[in-house]
Amino acid sequence: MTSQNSGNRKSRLPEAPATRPAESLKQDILRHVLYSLGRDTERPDRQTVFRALALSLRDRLVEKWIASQRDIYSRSSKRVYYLSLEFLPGPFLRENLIALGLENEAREALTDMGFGLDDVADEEYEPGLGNGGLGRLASCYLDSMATLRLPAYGYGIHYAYGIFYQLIKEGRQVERADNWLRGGTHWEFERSHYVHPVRFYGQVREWVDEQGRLRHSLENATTVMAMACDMFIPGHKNDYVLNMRLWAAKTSREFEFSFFNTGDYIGAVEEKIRDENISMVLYPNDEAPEGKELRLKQQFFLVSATIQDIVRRFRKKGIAWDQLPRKNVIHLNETHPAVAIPELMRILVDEELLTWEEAWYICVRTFAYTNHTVLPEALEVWPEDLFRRLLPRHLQIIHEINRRFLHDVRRQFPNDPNILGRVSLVHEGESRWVRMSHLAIVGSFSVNGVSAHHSEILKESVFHDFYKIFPERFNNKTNGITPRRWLRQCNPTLAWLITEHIGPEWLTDLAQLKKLEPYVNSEGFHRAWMEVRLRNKHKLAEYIRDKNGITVMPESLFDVHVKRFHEYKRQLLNVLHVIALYNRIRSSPGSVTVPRTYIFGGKAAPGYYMAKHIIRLINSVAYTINTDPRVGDLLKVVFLQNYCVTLAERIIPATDLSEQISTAGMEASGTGNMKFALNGAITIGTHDGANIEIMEHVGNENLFLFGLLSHEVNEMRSQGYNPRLFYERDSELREVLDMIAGGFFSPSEPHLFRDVVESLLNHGDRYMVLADFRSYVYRQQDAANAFMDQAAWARMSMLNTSRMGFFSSDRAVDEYAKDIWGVSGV
Ligand code: 475
Repeated sequence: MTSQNSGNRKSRLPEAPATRPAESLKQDILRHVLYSLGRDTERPDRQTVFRALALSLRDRLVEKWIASQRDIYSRSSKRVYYLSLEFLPGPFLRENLIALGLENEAREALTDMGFGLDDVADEEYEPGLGNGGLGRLASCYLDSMATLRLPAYGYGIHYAYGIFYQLIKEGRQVERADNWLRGGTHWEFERSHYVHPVRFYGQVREWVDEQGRLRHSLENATTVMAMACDMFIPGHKNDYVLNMRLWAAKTSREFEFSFFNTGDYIGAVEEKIRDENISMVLYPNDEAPEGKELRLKQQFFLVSATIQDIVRRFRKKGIAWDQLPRKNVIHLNETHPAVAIPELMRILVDEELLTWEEAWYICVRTFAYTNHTVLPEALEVWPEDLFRRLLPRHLQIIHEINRRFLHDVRRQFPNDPNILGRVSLVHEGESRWVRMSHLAIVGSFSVNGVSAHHSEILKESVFHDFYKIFPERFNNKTNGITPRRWLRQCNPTLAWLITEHIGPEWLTDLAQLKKLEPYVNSEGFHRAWMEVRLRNKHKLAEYIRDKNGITVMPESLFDVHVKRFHEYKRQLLNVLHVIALYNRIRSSPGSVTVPRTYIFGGKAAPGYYMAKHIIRLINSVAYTINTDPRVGDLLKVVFLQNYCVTLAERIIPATDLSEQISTAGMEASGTGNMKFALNGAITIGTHDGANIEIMEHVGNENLFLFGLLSHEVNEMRSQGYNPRLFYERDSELREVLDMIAGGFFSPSEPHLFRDVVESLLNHGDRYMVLADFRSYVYRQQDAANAFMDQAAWARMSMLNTSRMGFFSSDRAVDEYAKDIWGVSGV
């Protein structure tokens, strides 16, 4: 509607501050258009207006941030440091407007200038500084920490390139670099004079000082500077603002004139580039860490800069080191920042000259660790040689931690000598590996899983030995999601309908959604609820038409499977069922009565062959089905490219059926499952992760659970699971697999998808797809039948939303604050 250059003619140069908030916001926008962006205020384009609005909000955020920091400082509060290699904040504009209570004012100011808020918000390009669940959880938690007014700081890396941009070309995933900084940064402050040196490589020198103490120092180290970039995270309408401090690597060579004096100017610049590589790119592997040197460098880079920041703030207090744990807690989001443990030890022992015992006492009371996955390939280990080369002193410290730890374990379990090898921080086989999870557990006072089910698995199997050694450390914190972004912001009409009936308190007290329950029997509320949902589906249908050129029926059942592609998440199981439905439509027209729109989305790690192949299979199946005239409107399959926070916000409010179908025991929690249910989608899912708790809250009759339980998965495996039996016994399944293997969906390359079928039939079907197929098909039939009764479906939908209060990240973060961190709001 608004053209690129449709600035209102009435726009003038900045004038004196006005009193009305909308007017003063408009003046700020114009001022930034001119003075920060150097553009003509007569004709700013939409992108310029977006950036000027962002800068105007940053002004307001930084004022509140300064005030919040003063509060924390003056109360001398205990601080929480949340360390994460990943944050996935999503677009900021609407979030910040809502938090600051300026949505209407912004709308008015922009209208006045000839722009629509929705169009301007669409100009934002989100920072993709994370892969998926783990990074998004970190961002939900920062939002809640701000809303709960906790004295907290997020610390991460300012990657120049975030998670790749995914294109689908001829059915295949193609990766493009995500240059999110291209348009400049408008939300952050780059603190170019605020840098910490980070030192690695080099050799450890041992020497004895005048007091006769044995000392260690690093010689010939390489130094890279870490520069702080701050982004602001406001609490919900509470004038409180936290910061997420992201470190960008800068060369230290600018300060080393000797390089230039040797005349090797280009050589010096090459070194600069090598140094700044550290924060160049996010590793795109989800749940399968890449054992590359650069990745370990990134981890240490984050840790070293952050610990220096923490220590600097602590020193200002002028109190004794043993007070550190009383004043600070450092939370490790997965093991990725676990090298913080030996780094703090190094500072305390080597620099502050504490005894080992004193230092260790402080460390173990300062760190807390969250585990997010039990997949064996995701448990992080580093070759000892690499560690020694990059971080020689840290490896020595890890060895000393291990020596003392194993000594204690030997005394505690004198009759179990094998336990030592199992719990050692260093795996000793043909090659030696540093086990980061063991380091994190031994060095932390708290170890938590992310759903009740997952936390039990940690205690019973993955970390069972450690549970015997440190039972008091293990606890559960079921994940949560922020209702501000995942309901209020992404689904404003549903949010409005809810507020109209129960008031706005649910925004910061999600349990209030319970008050919706009396309305589930009100016909008017039913109608309004379903109207909102249908309108959301219309909008998504339009998006699908624009992006994919596919026409889908908004009245059809929107069956959605969006998340990272991984075999354990079983997008393959879903597509097998899609093909089975397709076959039913072809063989007995009339047998399928509920029209469905299948929506898939998600990225595969660029090096993960099978995941990428499954993406390709889905696109081929989509093409076959969407172009088969016999199918008509009964079945449509859509793959939306580049799934990200922005896209999730479009899809989730328009979903009827939410696919959460991981092999039982493999999805630690899931958080997408919560976002869908909160927005009134019904879950079809396995007994896994937080699905189990969602079932306990919304009621068994309001979702569709199916499949093996995790102990059944284990039993079946240990008894020798034979996927072929399922293939032979189930003719519908057989037909589906034969079609894929026979090239039905790839006629020009008949063998294209043979590997997929092979992985199921001949390579053990590690994720039990075939074992769960039949019960999935039955449950899908139940879902279709339920959808036919729209009144009953509406009821289920409303009950899902109204019973999701527990899954707020405010609840989760409050539990962390009380049970682990020992902090309260300022
Ligand atoms: C779980 N990422 C979800 C979510 O708790 C859970 C691991 C190693 C290297 C790189 N990335 C990872 C994860 O482990 C991860 O994202 N885990 C996810 O954490 C939040 O809801 O079930 O799979």
